[in-house]
Amino acid sequence: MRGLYLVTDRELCGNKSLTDVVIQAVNGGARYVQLREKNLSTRDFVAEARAIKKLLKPFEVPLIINDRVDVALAAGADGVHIGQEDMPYETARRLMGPKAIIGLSVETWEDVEESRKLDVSYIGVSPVFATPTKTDTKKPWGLDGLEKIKSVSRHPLVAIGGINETNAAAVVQAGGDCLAVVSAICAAENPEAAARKLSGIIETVIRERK
Ligand code: TZP
Ligand code: MG
Repeated sequence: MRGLYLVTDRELCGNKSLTDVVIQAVNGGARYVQLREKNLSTRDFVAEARAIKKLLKPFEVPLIINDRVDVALAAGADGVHIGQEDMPYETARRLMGPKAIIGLSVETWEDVEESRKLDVSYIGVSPVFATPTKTDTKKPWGLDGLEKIKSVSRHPLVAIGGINETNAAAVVQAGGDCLAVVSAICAAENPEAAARKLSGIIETVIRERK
C-alpha cells in the first residue's frame, strides 16, 4: 500500500457533501477511502457505505470502514480499520476473509511489537502529530517515532494525524508509505486540488526514498 488515503469526516466537509468530497479526493489521486462515522445509526452507516462503494467501483479505489466489521460486511466493503479497543485482529480476519484489507492502529510501542506477529495489511501510526480532529489520542509519535517504527516493522505504514502539505514530504521521508488525512481534504476549499498536491508530494518523495 502506498499513496494518499482519505479518512472522511462529514462535519469537516461543511457545506460540501461527503460524496462530493470523496469523488474530488479520488479525482485528485486518493488511492484509499476510509469511511469514519462516529454518530450515524448502523442503518444509515450501511446505506452510506453501500453508496460510496458503488461510487468508488469504477475508480478501483478500495473502501475501508472505520471500527465496524459488521458494517464492512453488510456493505461489501474492501476492508476495515480497527483500533486497539475494537474487535481483535484475528476475529476481524476470520470474519472478513483472507483478501480483506485490515488496518490496525498502533498507539504505543507495545502495540507496535504486537503488530509484528499479525498479518495485518498495514499499521496506522496514530497520531504522528497532535490534531484538533481527534483529541482522545495518546502521545504523538512525531517523525522520530515514525522512523523507529519503520525500522522494525514488516508492514506498510499509514501515517495519520496533523498531516498536511507543509509536512507531508517529511512524513514520507520518515517512513510513511501512505498518508491518511482528514481535515487537509475534507475541510479544504478545493478538496480535489488538495488531494492532487498531497498525492504529488507522496509520489515524488517515495521515488526519492528508494
Ligand atoms: N486517528 C488518529 S489522528 C486522526 C485519526 C482519525 C485524525 C486525523 O485528522 P487530521 O485532520 O488529518 O489531523
Ligand atoms: Mg477506531
